[in-house]
Amino acid sequence: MKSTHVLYKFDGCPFCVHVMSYLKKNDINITMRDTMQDVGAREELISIGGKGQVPCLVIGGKPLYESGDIINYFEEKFV
Ligand SMILES: N[C@@H](CCC(=O)N[C@@H](CS)C(=O)NCC(=O)O)C(=O)O
Repeated sequence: MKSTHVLYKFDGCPFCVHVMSYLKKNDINITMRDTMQDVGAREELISIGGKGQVPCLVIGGKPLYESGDIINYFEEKFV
């Protein structure tokens, strides 16, 4: 799962914290990139999805914004 899923986030974002807590609770381990600590990560997210809004889950190169939609995706696929 690690190579195809990347979560763009930053730790002060409550929506990101909500998604990260969900992932931890369900032992889902994916690559994360912090858009606040890493300017390159934010630029990368904008180039993929057209905006820097977090959280955003990139699945095989396709962006999925919205914390609720990200959690629903994992509920359907992995939990
Ligand atoms: N409805 C969105 C809200 C996400 C949101 O507002 N994220 C803020 C950070 S807490 C953000 O990325 N704002 C726009 C920006 O920083 O470019 C969700 O549930 O994911």
